[in-house]
Amino acid sequence: MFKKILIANRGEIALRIIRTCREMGIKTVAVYSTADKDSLHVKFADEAVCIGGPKSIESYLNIPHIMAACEITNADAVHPGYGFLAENSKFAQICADHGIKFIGPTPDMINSMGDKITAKETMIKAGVPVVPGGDGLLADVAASKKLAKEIGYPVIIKATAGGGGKGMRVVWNEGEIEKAYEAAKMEAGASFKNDGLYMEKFVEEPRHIEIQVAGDQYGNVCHLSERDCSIQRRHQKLVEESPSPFMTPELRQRMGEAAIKAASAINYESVGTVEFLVDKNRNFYFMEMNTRIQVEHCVTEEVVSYDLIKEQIKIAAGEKISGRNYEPQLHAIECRINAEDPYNDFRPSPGKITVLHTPGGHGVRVDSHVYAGYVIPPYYDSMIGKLITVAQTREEAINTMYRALSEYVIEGVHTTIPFHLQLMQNEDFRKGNFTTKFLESFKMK
Ligand code: MV4
Repeated sequence: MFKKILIANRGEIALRIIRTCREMGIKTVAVYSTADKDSLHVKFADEAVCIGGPKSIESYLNIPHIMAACEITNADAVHPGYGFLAENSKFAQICADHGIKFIGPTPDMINSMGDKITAKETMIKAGVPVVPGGDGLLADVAASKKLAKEIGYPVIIKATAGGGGKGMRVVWNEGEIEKAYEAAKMEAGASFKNDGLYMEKFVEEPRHIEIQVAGDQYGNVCHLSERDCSIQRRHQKLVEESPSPFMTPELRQRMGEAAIKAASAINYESVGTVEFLVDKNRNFYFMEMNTRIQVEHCVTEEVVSYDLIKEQIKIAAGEKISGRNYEPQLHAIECRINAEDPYNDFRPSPGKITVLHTPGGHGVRVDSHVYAGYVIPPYYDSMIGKLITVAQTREEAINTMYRALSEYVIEGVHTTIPFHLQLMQNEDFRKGNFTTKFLESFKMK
């Protein structure tokens, strides 16, 4: 087992990783930017190293500084968390080259899922359902028009280097193709330095349902059931839950098998997530695979009683997984608490938290790095915590969530708490009646 893990991240996930390391008897090293010197991850780690200025590029994305921090603290592994360098294959390779274990998949595995056309080809070969579409890159506008006619409108143009919605355009008829193609190409080039595009049938009003998987170094792969992440706004998830209210035992069986096929196709090692679009007829299609621990991993932990960070560390250290699959035994919901103003188009609201009271009680988990007096820096994402509730049924989990949200007091900044309070009372949400389009028509009272 590792003796000392350096956590190349900040915020709640850095704290989450430190907590598990403590329980496993592993020493921790925090790295931090000058803007984060008063952060809890710095206080709770065994050692801390400042790696640069406030901007991510100067610190949390600064590979030479992070490698220097590994060297001076003698860390034998790096946990990248999510975001920042978590899916950077060059960083994973540099760690390997320096004899430091990157707690995640190999650079090859990251690359094979990072390019979406390559990932889709791999899935087709593995027998995982994908959205019907063209094979390979779109050559030009004319070729795009021809392909769209074959597929049938509406179609969607996506960036092969994309993910998370950037460089993506829905096209409803031939008249819109040229503009959509040019816009997607520009956006992809600017965002990813790769303007390659591909096309597929547009699945209308889908649900976003993802399957958590784990694979070890010996070829064993299992799944840990699904999370429903359909409650999103501009590709930012706000609420996740497990099980999905749309799930059936038969669909879970089929999606679980498909996710295992997907991970096995690249000999996946570590924990990861296979994202699917699910249409109203319960047809499901591979969308992307995330080769990292995700923000919403907690809902899975609560319903299958499994510490995903602990397993991720054990897998990286060469331990075997049990190989069995995990079914949800309870219902868990997570609300992302962001420093944003839901009455003002979710505008970021950095600043000082003057008053803080955190909810507790039966079935309540709070993963957060903030405290009274903490100043939320403007440089990073606006998530200041995750409120997770767990109960026997979905209705009870929602009721506990409403109760916990009502107890949560955060003053000094705007937060998404009022949004979540209204959502928990929404009739369609309570019925499990929602798709990825749900928040487009949701209005704050
Ligand atoms: C789609 C789609 C419909 N049809 N692909 C959004 C982010 C990127 N990962 C892929 N996305 C989508 N791909 C086809 N063929 C709809 C979306 C989509 C979406 C997916 C999941 C959750 C929220 C979404 C919001 C808008 C669009």
